[in-house]
Amino acid sequence: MEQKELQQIASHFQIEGNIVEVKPLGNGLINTTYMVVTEGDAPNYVLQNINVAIFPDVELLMNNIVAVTGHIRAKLEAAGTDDIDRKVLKFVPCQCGKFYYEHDGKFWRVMVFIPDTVSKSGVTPESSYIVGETFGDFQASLADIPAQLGESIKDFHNIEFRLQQLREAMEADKMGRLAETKDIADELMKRAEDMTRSERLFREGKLPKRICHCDTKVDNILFDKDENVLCVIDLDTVMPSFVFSDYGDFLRSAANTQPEDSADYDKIEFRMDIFKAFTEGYLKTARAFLTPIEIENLPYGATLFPYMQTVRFYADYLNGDTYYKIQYPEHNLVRTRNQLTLLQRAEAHIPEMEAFIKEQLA
Ligand code: GN1
Ligand code: MG
Repeated sequence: MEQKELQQIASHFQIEGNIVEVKPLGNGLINTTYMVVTEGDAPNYVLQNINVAIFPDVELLMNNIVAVTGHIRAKLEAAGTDDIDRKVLKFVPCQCGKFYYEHDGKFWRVMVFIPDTVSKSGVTPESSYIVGETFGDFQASLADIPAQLGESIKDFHNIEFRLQQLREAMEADKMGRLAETKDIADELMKRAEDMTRSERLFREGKLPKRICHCDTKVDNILFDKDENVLCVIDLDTVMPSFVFSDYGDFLRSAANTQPEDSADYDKIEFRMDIFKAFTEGYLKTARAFLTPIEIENLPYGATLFPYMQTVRFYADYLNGDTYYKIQYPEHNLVRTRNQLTLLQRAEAHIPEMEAFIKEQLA
């Protein structure tokens, strides 16, 4: 986009200082992000074009994010924390008062840029402990949020809904891919009853939904130069869900010894060193608010996400690869078999997971 147009969009927000330039920032896969550089002492800003193909309800999305950041900020203020503007994101309203601005069918938002930060990537037991501790703390600070949040992606982590999508894909069998992959369908269907237990417990009033991040990974934490945690970022998927959304989805990606699209199924293991480090960090900050049913089902959560991802990849494979981008025709089938293997490896560790959690709480 043209510099002039970007600057015009940025100037519709209530920012301090004169804009010097707007330049590309980071390499996010979903939204397009820019840095708004201002003159002199005024802060710089982050300008983002929101991907409405994935987040169609911008009003709901921004209501969620503003409620969450506002709640965390109020808590930090009440606790007399210093340097609050580095410890929670600050969104800036546009001149019209809303926290987004629509221009030519595109939706934009602005937040204050936090300088001198670093991000980490890569999985180690040390970083997994920090992720557990940080996201447990994130859930804990939102456990008493009074605002009603909506689902920025409807039924995102609803396993009954994901299974329904799979059943429809199997019924249609559009590409004729079901017969030769029937073993996968069987493995998934025989677990369906057990794997949907979270939704049943919820309907029975036994399992709460809480505000979860739903994209739990170390890349979504900002650190200062000394590697202290500053804040959680990338709040688009923050929504009501089961705590397993943060707990299980982190383990799904971090505890796999192979990338999620590796066809070296024999090399797939579920890393218990990562499980233990992450769980220890998570329980440190989350145990105070977790209910006994949530705790008891954490190992279930660790298997639910490989299961759900298998269901999603397989449904997409049967549908002819319309959701996940593929690099070769069998890509989604490979991802499916990878996640199914991870599920089986994780299942084999359930007794050890249970014993570890018990030990932690003793
Ligand atoms: C998608 O685009 P990415 O990699 O952040 C998906 C996640 C899946 C993940 C599997 C909005 O996330 O739910 O777990 O792929 N996000 C959406 O790789 O569907
Ligand atoms: Mg991702």
